[in-house]
Amino acid sequence: MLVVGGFKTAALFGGSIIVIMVILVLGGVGTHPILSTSPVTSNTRVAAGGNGAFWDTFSPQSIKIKTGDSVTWYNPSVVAEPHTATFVFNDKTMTAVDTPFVLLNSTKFIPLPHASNSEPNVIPGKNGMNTVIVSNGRAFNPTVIDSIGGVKTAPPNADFTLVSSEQYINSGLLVPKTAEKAYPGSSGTFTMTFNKAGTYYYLCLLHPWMTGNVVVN
Ligand SMILES: [Cu+2]
Repeated sequence: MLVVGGFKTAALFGGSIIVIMVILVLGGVGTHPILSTSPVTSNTRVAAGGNGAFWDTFSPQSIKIKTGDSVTWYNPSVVAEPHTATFVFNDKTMTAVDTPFVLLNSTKFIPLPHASNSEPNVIPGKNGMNTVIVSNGRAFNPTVIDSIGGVKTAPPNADFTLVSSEQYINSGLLVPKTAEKAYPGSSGTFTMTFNKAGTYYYLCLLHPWMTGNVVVN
């Protein structure tokens, strides 16, 4: 079941961003933060990325909730680095940000804006077909693959309830509100409701070393 939730503004994080920036300036930028591995139980919001040394971390990295609770991911980054919160329950559904597709070699690509310094990454092929590397909608958009391989996508700011035996659940690109125009189709938040006890691991598809987990009991 996919339900599109209301967008929750990222503006309320402005205050904490300033506090974090002050801490980073005082503490020195560049050292990687040491994250607690004990689950945090005091909130149900997870920052996907942050500022300075926290740019590629989920915080809290581990969160403990009760069955039926929801967790919301958001991106408080001032540098507008996008992230995803992606649950790969079946290894075969692991995917990449950019992926190859084949298409007729007569296909023309027109950049937007027309004069921009960009062109598609096209690799000439045989039999009238070329290969083109494009950004992957299964990584960029809220997407669910159910137990029998059915694929559902949702509009930005998706609100998803974990039913059971899903193979893949992805938030799509999470960006701060200030960066939504730069990333068309991106989300400010992603919310997931957990109705079954267990430990659920997830990662960011753009920075696969960026991981977190939700402990539901
Ligand atoms: Cu990331």
